[in-house]
Amino acid sequence: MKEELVKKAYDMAVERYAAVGVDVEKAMEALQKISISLHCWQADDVAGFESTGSLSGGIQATGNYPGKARNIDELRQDVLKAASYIPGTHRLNLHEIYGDFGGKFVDRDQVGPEHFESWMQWSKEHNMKLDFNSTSFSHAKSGDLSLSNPDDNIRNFWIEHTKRCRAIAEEMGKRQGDPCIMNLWVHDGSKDTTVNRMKYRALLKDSLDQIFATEYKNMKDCVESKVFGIGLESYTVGSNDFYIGYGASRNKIVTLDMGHFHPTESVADKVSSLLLFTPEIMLHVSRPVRWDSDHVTTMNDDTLDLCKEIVRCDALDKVHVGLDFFDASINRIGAYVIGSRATQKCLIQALLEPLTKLREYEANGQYFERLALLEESKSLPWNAVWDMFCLKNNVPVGEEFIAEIQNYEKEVTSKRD
Ligand code: RNT
Ligand code: ZN
Repeated sequence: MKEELVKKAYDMAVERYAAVGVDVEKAMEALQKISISLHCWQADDVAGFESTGSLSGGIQATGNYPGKARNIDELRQDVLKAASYIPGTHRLNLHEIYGDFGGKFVDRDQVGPEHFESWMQWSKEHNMKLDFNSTSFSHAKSGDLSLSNPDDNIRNFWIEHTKRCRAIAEEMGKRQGDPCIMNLWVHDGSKDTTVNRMKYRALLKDSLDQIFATEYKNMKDCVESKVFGIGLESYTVGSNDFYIGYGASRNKIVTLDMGHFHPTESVADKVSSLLLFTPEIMLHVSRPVRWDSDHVTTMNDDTLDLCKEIVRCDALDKVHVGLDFFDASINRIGAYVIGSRATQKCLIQALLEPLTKLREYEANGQYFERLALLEESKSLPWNAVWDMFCLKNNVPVGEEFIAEIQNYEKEVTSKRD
């Protein structure tokens, strides 16, 4: 019955969209090709498997919902469970602290591809390609400054760590026959007024140049800025200006995290500017609430605008869509599913936009018509297309996944503590 309903609504949607010149089939094909990079750190509140120390580095996961993944097997199980409710083929984004360290303490300047061997095998087995991140936070040497630290011992430690992470990403990319996207975010900053803004930035620039001296073929580098971190409110070494300059001059990908800009700044508006000067874009799709709070992504205007802008720039093949949120106050598997599906709902709406007609109006100076169609297209039956996409991909349609996640909680995650 449900299937019939979905099909009926879909057929009607095809007609409505055809009337405004949109090919629904084509939009679904395009969505099918977009892999979302699921961030491993939603499963355990950014804890990782290196040590039992607490989260540091200006970021914070709030909440204590029971049942988080306590080890590598539970994390893998949870990620696969979440992925089973997300239509399409997706990737997994690992942080270095999620290595398979076999119960031993492996310091960050000692890490190598061997610590990710089991991940690479798992990835192949489950057809989930890997992306990667170096980890500057939650370590005895994290302090306020890592790659920009004037103490050479500390700075070199983090340079070595990041070089090793690039080698790991290269190995992952080689093994999966598809570039591994490696993101570099360091928390470096200052709680109070610093009189050395230039000094730390010059050190960061030099560290990055050393780190990127080796050219690789199977991995791509991204650099991620932010405005401020908790306890590091007055100064961020890796600011937006810093990384745009770095990315543009060194041909590196800049990561846009939706929580890393001033609250009324439009992340969507950055796509076209960046792509004229940097090769690609990495996204951290997130939802800041009053600050970089990393709430679960929802289908809000910010995410919709961002997805529309990517499609309008014809940049789907230049944008890597990754998620970055960590809500510890709700079911964590549910968080993945909500955030991923919300991102896909935004993408399908973007792909269904009657762009040819809209651009025709704009070219003719018909601005009433442009605004009218923009408004009307918001209520075109995109949801019927989304339901069909879920049906075709054999994942629950609509809210059906709620009961399934409740069941997994009852059978599995609630028994963990
Ligand atoms: C922090 C950055 C960064 C982290 C992850 C865990 O503000 O957004 O991307 O969230 O690396
Ligand atoms: Zn981020």
